[in-house]
Amino acid sequence: MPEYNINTFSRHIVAEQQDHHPGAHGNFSWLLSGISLACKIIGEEVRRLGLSSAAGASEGINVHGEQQQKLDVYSNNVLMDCLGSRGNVGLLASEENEEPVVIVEHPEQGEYIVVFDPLDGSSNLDVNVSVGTIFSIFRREGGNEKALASEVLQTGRQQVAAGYVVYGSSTVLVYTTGHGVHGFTLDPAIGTFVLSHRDMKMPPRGMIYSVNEAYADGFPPYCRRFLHWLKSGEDEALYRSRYIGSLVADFHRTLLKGGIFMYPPTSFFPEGKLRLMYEANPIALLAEQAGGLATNGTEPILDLVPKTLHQRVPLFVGSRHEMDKLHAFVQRPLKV
Ligand code: AFP
Repeated sequence: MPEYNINTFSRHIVAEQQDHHPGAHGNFSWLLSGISLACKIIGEEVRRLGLSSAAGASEGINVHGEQQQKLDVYSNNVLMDCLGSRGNVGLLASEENEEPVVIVEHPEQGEYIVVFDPLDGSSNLDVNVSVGTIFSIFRREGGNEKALASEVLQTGRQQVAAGYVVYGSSTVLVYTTGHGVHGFTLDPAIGTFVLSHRDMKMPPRGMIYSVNEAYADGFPPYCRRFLHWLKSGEDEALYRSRYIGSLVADFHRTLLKGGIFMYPPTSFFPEGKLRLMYEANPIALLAEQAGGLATNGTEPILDLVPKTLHQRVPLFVGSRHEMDKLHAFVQRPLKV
């Protein structure tokens, strides 16, 4: 009989649980399988977009005043349903909802919090550009006097898992539980995520920078100087520029090829555009786990204490070499 060895996402998370939490009852694995199910459903709808009635803008405007796509609403509903029915999720917080949704009040039953951006980059959908789902998981702190909704406001270091799914030329799920970063490609023939990228490491140095240069005149001076250095050819570096405008896709490339992705403060978005809780934090945990770094220019993203669910933050993430170079252009020393 031919040798057969298929390492699926479910098998991998159960093995990780046995290795690192031998006493666990499988609740966490059950939660992650809810994310994988939701992302398969969303990915299928993304793939059929031009043919289905889910194409185009919805009538709604989200909490940030942005035009929602019908698929944003659909993806949010799918994640809410798949995660809300697991029985162990206490709170769900999404880019698309103003406040966290309380699913199970009691922290001992609803022991997890999931924060997510259901469909990041959705303004690119009509031109067939890769989009993604980003998620971040915390444990409930419970037993304190805080309002339920504010339990979500934990630092990135407190994440128990984080990841994303990129709906691109293939559908790829990348995640970490703090024991390395692993990538799984959806095999459409069997409908299962199969391990394709074990223990991913970001190259210590890359040859690509990624930023929306149209805003460069409104960047802080240290960013403009750094951008100038990237283009100068000094240090034997001949950088190329790539910018998709879809964070998951831009980060996925940075993870695989190294270099740097930046969304600095701009004159229009003085705090940066990206969201700390469901964009920067999960990306930062993955980057650190893969040997890279993510900061807001001066502090590691994972150390920032969130004040609100939807707060924005400048994001610089990438290989150690480019991140060190960037920080050398920042006036204030980095507090690491
Ligand atoms: P949309 O989800 O509205 O398409 O926004 C995508 C995003 O939040 C992030 O994925 C991109 O990195 C960033 O915005 C792109 O922003 P700019 O269009 O300002 O470059």
